[in-house]
Amino acid sequence: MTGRRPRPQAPTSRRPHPPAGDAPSPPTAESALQERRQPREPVRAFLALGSNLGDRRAYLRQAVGRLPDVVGVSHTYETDPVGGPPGQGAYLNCVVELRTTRTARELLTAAQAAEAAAARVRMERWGPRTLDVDVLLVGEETIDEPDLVVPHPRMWERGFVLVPLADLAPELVIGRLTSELARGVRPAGKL
Ligand code: A4P
Ligand code: MG
Repeated sequence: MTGRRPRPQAPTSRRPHPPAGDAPSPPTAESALQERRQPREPVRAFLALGSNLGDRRAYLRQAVGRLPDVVGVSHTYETDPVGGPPGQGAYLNCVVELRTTRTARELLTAAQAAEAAAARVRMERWGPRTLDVDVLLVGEETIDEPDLVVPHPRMWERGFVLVPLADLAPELVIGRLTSELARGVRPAGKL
């Protein structure tokens, strides 16, 4: 047979990138949406947990079970309350590490859901609470909005955050965790 064979067809699916020389198409609503659906690379994130009311260890355990993407949990530490009204009980604090594609805002939502599940009632700032969950760090993300600041603005001044954080990421606290900050942060075993 000498008949001509049909030439292979070019694939008809849309190519993600135009070949060099093609004018780039302007972004459309569809492409913007597509961009937002792109999977994010997972990052290391850290959340601080504290409880000074009721069965503190049970509240921390329950919260760790509810939080997403947890890959590590520090030891727990008993700590004297910093700020707030006099006469509050000691806190039990720990830090959890996440490997996550969630944003800081998504993690704040998860943190607040865990607080709500612990029947936390907000009465006064720094007052006693069954559970407080703070978003410390989310990869390299920085955010400064009225209801969310990351990295957490007070974390570097707090022994009850830095000592448990050092269990999981000692490189992050080098030069920041002084013996003065660590004073009064008492090891209280595994969660
Ligand atoms: N908010 C802003 N940024 C963040 C963030 N990165 N993570 C907003 C979590 N929340 C963030 O918090 C008040 C508001 O902060 C929220 O509405 C949220 O949108 P809250 O939990 O309702 O109140 P709070 O915890 O009493 O106030 P605040 O300012 O968050 O206090 P901290 O810094 O959380 O400190 N002492 C010991 N020993 N151990 C403790 O765990 N914790 C506190 C609370 C004080 N003293 C303590 C401990
Ligand atoms: Mg808080």
